[in-house]
Amino acid sequence: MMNRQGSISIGVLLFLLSWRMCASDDRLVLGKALSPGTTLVSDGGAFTMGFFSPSDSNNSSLYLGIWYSSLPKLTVVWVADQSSPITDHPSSSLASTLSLNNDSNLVLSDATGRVLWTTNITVGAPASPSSVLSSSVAVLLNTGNLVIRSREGTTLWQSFDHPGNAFLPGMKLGMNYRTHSGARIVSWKSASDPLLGSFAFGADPARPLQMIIWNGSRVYWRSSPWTGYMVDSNYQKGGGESAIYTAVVNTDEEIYASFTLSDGAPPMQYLMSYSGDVELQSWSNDSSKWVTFAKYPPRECSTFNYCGAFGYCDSSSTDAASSTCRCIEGFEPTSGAEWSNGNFSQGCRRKEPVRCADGFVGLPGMKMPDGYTFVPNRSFEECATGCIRDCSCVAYAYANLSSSAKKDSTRCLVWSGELIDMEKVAGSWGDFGETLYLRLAGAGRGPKTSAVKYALPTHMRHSTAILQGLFGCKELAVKRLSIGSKQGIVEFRNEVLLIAKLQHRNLVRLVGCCMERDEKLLMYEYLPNKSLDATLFNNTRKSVLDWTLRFKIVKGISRGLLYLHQDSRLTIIHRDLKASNILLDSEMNPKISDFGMARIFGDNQEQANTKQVVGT
Ligand SMILES: *[C@@H]1O[C@H](CO)[C@@H](O)[C@H](O)[C@H]1NC(C)=O
Ligand SMILES: *[C@@H]1O[C@H](CO)[C@@H](O)[C@H](O)[C@H]1NC(C)=O
Ligand SMILES: *[C@@H]1O[C@H](CO)[C@@H](O)[C@H](O)[C@H]1NC(C)=O
Ligand SMILES: *[C@@H]1O[C@H](CO)[C@@H](O)[C@H](O)[C@H]1NC(C)=O
Ligand SMILES: *[C@@H]1O[C@H](CO)[C@@H](O)[C@H](O)[C@H]1NC(C)=O
Ligand SMILES: *[C@@H]1O[C@H](CO)[C@@H](O)[C@H](O)[C@H]1NC(C)=O
Ligand SMILES: *[C@@H]1O[C@H](CO)[C@@H](O)[C@H](O)[C@H]1NC(C)=O
Ligand SMILES: *[C@@H]1O[C@H](CO)[C@@H](O)[C@H](O)[C@H]1NC(C)=O
Ligand SMILES: *[C@@H]1O[C@H](CO)[C@@H](O)[C@H](O)[C@H]1NC(C)=O
Ligand SMILES: *[C@@H]1O[C@H](CO)[C@@H](O)[C@H](O)[C@H]1NC(C)=O
Ligand SMILES: CC(=O)N[C@H]1CO[C@H](CO)[C@@H](O)[C@@H]1O
Repeated sequence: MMNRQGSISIGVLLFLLSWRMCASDDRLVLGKALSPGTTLVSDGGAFTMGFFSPSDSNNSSLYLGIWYSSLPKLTVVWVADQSSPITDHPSSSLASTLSLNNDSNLVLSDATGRVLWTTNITVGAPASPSSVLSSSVAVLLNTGNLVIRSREGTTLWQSFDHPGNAFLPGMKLGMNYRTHSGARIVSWKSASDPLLGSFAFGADPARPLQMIIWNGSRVYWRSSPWTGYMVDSNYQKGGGESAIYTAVVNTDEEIYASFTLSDGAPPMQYLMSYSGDVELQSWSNDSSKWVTFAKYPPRECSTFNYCGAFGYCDSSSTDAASSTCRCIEGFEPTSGAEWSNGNFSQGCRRKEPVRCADGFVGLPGMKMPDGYTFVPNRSFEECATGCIRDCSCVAYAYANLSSSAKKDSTRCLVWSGELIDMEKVAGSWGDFGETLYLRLAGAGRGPKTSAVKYALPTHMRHSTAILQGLFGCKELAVKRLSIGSKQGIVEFRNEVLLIAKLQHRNLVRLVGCCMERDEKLLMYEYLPNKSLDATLFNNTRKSVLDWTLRFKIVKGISRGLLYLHQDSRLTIIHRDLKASNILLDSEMNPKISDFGMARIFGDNQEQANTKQVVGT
């Protein structure tokens, strides 16, 4: 009895102690300072904040930064004093400190009291020592975000608005349409020198639909303007399957990109490297280092304006090494000799002069050139007509920003003058080639091909659609969920993201979804032979189901179930398996549908209780 009580009270004591440490260790309050040797650790343990010296330097500079707690290689994602590092003498008895002032600012000062960095926010002078402002708190969140909160919980400042060289899950990279400001990630000077480098990555203030890597004030690489997809996924194979989902959110207020990782994924980040590449990296447990699995610019001729005016980087071939500059249709190198020597700076010129009466050709699969004018509120026809009638208009392109939450979700782009920084892309993940309509001598009037890449039904405009790289017109089956469903948008979207990750030939493929106010729609691949019940329970049709076919269907359903129960990473029980939920493709292969609304189990969970009787 004594023993038992003794061990219980020790257990409680340990619990209280560790709870107290957690509760205080992730935050700074007025009167508590952080100095070299002490750290803040986020509640959850993912990130640590403290002072560090870059690894391979014999320099005594100290920096205040935030890094991944668990990685064996120190990986710093944010640095406070990037323009003026601490140079305390190591043997000095005084030390530099980070403290939260009574005006709610974080202040980093060195041993002599010199201020090296401050959050520099103005929230008004505190009226009295006991005022509201004096109880602000600076918390290191488990996402790596350092946040200053007022007592009411208002965010006064956060490091995610002032990023370092890493773009992390939960961060927003983009631009506010009103203020024309937005966060950028900025490179270090070298791998071990956290001082500000010359490269930065963020939304283009002049054309916020595109992202730019700057080298100083010069453009080094430019993305194609956003085409309206909401979520793009990137799969990292090897070491388990992990996925990164990059979303673009476009409202009347702002446009930004952000990303999330699949459950159980290792740390992943976009890094603005000191050499100028934006690298999508994933931590590899096996090799204990960061592995880069995508980078921008992807190839040499993708760098900004590499191929000159009217030239494009042809990377449509699968062999990356063979990508090179070419002239667009109807153009030839301005200087044939320089061009064949690999100097593309003079670009291309028209073979034949163009007249206003000439028509347009469609160039498919192109990264759109820079320097466009965005014409708001135009239909495709109005966009084309506007360009055709304006003799100075050289080209146009059109897209529906179908997942945009703006009132006007059209995207009419027109060009006059030279067309620069184009690329012809292969239809792989993350490359969003579009059709560019170019005014050309001898071309017929009016567009020959339609710009429709993926037409959503009219009522789905302004809606959020997940189009996982599926281009070309397709027949879809659309399922409408009951309006009364209590499931919130966030839960619905999470669920859809999970389901989208399941792939098996005996499961119906989810290709998209739509969320608009109370309306929730799911888009599945279209299966021509309908559901099993339409054949099985129809006296005139059931004769087509001979024994061989029935056996094939039963086997297929079983394989699909085995995948859901055991082989998929999600471990799902269907809870409503019936003939009407089995769909049949053109070869009568069965595909289980509706598994998304089923219950998802934990990895090691083998039993679960349910209070409700559901399904069949
Ligand atoms: C670091 O110190 C060593 C020996 O003191 C010296 O040889 C080396 O050049 C130094 N490296 C740098 C980057 O200053
Ligand atoms: C240490 O590095 C900083 C920043 O690179 C530089 O300004 C300073 O001169 C260096 N000090 C020494 C002793 O090398
Ligand atoms: C603080 O912000 C003000 C304006 O908001 C600016 O003038 C000042 O230079 C900033 N100070 C520092 C140290 O960044
Ligand atoms: C805030 O801090 C400053 C400097 O440390 C001090 O002079 C001032 O009295 C403080 N104000 C209040 C209201 O505590
Ligand atoms: C960045 O700009 C500097 C100075 O203009 C130049 O020397 C360097 O080569 C550029 N870097 C890249 C990767 O283009
Ligand atoms: C990687 O290793 C760490 C520490 O050994 C472990 O906690 C983590 O679960 C591993 N992650 C993956 C994805 O294997
Ligand atoms: C390429 O051609 C341009 C213009 O003819 C010239 O100024 C430039 O020096 C050339 N570049 C190289 C690397 O030869
Ligand atoms: C878009 O144009 C239509 C007419 O074509 C007009 O009725 C509508 O008000 C315009 N919308 C906006 C947001 O400008
Ligand atoms: C844009 O959406 C409209 C209907 O909202 C549709 O008629 C048109 O074909 C779409 N255009 C493109 C280029 O997708
Ligand atoms: C049974 O199938 C036939 C032929 O496909 C169809 O015309 C009929 O409407 C079906 N009957 C029922 C009750 O669905
Ligand atoms: C048994 C049956 O109805 N099979 C049909 C499945 O769909 C294909 C393509 O639509 C038809 O050709 C088959 O007759």
